[in-house]
Amino acid sequence: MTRVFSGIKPTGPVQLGNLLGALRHWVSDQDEADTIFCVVDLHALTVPQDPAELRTRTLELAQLLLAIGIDPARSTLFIQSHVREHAELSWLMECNASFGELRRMTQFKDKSDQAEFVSAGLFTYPALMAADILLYDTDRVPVGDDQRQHLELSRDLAIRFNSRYGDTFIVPEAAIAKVGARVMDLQHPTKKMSKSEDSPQGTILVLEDLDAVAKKIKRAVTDTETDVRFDTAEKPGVSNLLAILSACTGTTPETLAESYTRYGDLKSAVAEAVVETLRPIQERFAELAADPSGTAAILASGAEKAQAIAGPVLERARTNIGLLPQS
Ligand code: AQP
Repeated sequence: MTRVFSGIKPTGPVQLGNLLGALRHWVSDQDEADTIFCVVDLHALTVPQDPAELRTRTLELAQLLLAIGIDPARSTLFIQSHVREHAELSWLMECNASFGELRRMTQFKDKSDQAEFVSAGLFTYPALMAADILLYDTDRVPVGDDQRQHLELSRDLAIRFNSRYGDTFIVPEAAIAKVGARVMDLQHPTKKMSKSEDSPQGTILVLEDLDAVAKKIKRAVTDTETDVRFDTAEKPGVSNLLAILSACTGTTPETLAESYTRYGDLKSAVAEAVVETLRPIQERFAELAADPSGTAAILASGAEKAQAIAGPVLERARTNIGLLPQS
């Protein structure tokens, strides 16, 4: 059975891009693959975090994943730091990644440009991400388009490790959706929507008040023309709205564009589709939030299942790279 692995950082409230670009595919992957999903809290530490807030956000993110439909009976769901193998394999990956390759990562350039404090972890982040993926003999990684370059590096590191030290890792494939893979900020439609970005009017949060969601969509930046066309270069705002509607309805953005002649009607349709996508998630989240111990039990069992896979894979890597086994 194909093994699918992916993760999400508890760096802020989950936004619509996370849902449409990645999380909804996690849910559908459960029907056909052996799925492992992870809240990657170690990745959140690459930028300074308030400890109490990080703990709360990590638990809430796990609850949100359950609310969107991650089913613990079919998927392994756990917290990255609960499986210590991630940090150890990350070191082996760092020692096989070159400085030049890490320096070329565009996400590092973007995030370090804006940061007051640039941690070494922010720079080596992709090596930890490679470790996350490779630890589970992963075949496929469903991610949004912003992770394409990191995924490519994970593949390169697996190939390099295998050729230097013998067959150790499965070389994973990225699974990037055709629509919704890069949801853009509603106010700055040439920038991707991000959970840690300070753009409250441009970002739709999955757990946000639904009236506020509809208002933000109705105020989304478009352009001075009037025709509805899917053209990401010339009409980024309108194209973003069409892509969001497409991801919510399953109809292609080009076909949707033919149904609308006015921006106002398009915005109303997008608002309705997004609100109806978020409503059941919010209802289920409210139920789960009332029972944190239930989620904690799911996470404990998930970590145990994850560790049972990660332990032997790490051992393989340790042996092949030449670390002396403990007697
Ligand atoms: N705007 C987006 N459109 C489509 N997919 C997106 N993803 C993120 N933003 C968009 C996908 O969501 C998954 C989880 O992301 P992550 O938490 O691992 O980190 P990220 O990619 O850096 O997402 P954010 O929201 O932008 O977080 P911050 O602000 O903390 O950096 C990934 O599969 C990602 O591709």
